Amino acid sequence: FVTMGWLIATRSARGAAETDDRPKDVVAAAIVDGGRVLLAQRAHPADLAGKWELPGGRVESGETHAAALAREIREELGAEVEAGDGVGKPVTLPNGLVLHAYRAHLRGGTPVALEHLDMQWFTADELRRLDLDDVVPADRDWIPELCVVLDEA
Ligand code: 9L3
Ligand code: MG
Repeated sequence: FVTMGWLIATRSARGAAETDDRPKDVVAAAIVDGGRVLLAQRAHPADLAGKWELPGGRVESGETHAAALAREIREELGAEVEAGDGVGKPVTLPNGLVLHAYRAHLRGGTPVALEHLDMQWFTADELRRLDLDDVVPADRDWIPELCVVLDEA
């Protein structure tokens, strides 16, 4: 039984490492409404819990960024969005994931934090006053760009 456990553990560890051929892309949504952008507070992992992010998640195999954005926002916020222009530059994480932010236009429903600890609509001034320690590191560089988007809105 010990050998069997070892076999299973080894196989699943190897399986996870070698067969993860999913795209490395992550999409994040800048939903703007009434001069405010929606940020959501991550529930996990522990080092990111409580920090603000643009909601979104990993692109699945065969999925366009626009389709992934719509699916993630449906799952996380229960709302329908349509992807628009890119925001800022893509951000590469140490683990190889590449984050892409897009404008996301609300097409149906009202966003609700279904998977996040909280969500909040921020004006440009509120974004500028946000403590960067309270923002997911990968998302910090997008803040100035988001302020520009809001100032133009
Ligand atoms: N991530 C960072 N900033 C974001 C998003 C949506 C995601 N705005 C990072 C956190 C995880 C990875 O990308 O390392 C996958 O995101 P998720 O599927 O856990 O939301
Ligand atoms: Mg997510």
